[in-house]
Amino acid sequence: MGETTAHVASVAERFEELYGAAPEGVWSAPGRVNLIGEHTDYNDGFVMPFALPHATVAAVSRRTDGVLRLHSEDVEGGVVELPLTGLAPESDRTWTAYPAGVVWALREAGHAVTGADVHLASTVPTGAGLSSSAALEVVTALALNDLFGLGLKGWQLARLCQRAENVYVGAPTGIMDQTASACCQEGHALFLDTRDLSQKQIPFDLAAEGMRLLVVDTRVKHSHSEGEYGKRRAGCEKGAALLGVDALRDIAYDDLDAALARLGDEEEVRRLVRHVVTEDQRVEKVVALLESGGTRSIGEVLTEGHASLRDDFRISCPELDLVVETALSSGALGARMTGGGFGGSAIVLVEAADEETVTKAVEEAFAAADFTAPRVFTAVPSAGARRVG
Ligand code: GAF
Repeated sequence: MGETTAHVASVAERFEELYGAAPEGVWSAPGRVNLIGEHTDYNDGFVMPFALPHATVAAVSRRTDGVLRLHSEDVEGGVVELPLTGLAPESDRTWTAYPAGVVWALREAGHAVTGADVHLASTVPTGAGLSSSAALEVVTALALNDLFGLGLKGWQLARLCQRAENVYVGAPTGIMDQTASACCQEGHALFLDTRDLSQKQIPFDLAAEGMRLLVVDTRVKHSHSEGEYGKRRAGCEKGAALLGVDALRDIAYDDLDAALARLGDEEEVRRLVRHVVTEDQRVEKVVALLESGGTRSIGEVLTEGHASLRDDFRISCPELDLVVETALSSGALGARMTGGGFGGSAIVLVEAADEETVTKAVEEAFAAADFTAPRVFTAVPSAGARRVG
């Protein structure tokens, strides 16, 4: 989980075994869960993620010979060696596309990155909707930013990492995950306006208020490079074009009914628009509740968000719906799917005293439905990307 001194030392030792000298440094970047604000980021809207203790740790040294060497503890195979001049968008369909894409994006933006040796080890579950890809990108970007003295801020690194993912990897994702990994702070959720990347850190300490946020990884793997995410994004862009706005963020909640009426027989676009506009409103509600001591009441808003993702955006799946239904019927304050959808994880807000009952109920419901056993853990808002060694 969070990187202990022993873990950092073992990643550095492994680097030395692989590359024959100690690394110049060790960096860490977390995965995230999104509390509320789903599929709003590519509509210039609001999101509210927080960082997990699960992180990707990278031991890195500079090279000056135009070569990038990559190794991951979590993937079978040896060191992968890539000449920087050969890095090209969509040329790589393996895990190395994420760190290599970051190097490509930095160089394309004019930064003098002359090569590196990188060894990675991650505790972020992959395909679980917890941003393992963003953690991999951001840890690489931060290490190179420090080593090459590029002086880029967290949000600038996030933008470059998003470019790596959109152009180099070829996944049409928004900016939330990279910004969460780069900019979140321990004990806080990040209220982010994805239009201008302005941020507000909102104190979020559920334990102090006698609550917990459970993450339930359904073990249904998802991938954003596959078509459905891109289709939703294209549908939202079509909606904005039909309504004559730059992005769906520009439709005010109070004008939603009028906007929907103007969409005529575009039923699918109408559903997408309704989700995005109401979801932006839900983020603002959650911020207001958290800032006014109404934390317990965010549960209802999370549950409304799930219904909107299930019925309007249509990106849930039977496993995610089962988590939400079971959690609510066994006493949870609220629950919803989190992340891109089509599998991955759900979050469940519970009173601390109900944590075990709800967890057990979800596990039993999965067993009864013959679904793979879920992985359940308590999410604690943790630190964003930083140097750890
Ligand atoms: C994925 C994407 F990477 C994010 O940009 C965001 O769109 C999210 O799905 C849905 O809110 O995690």
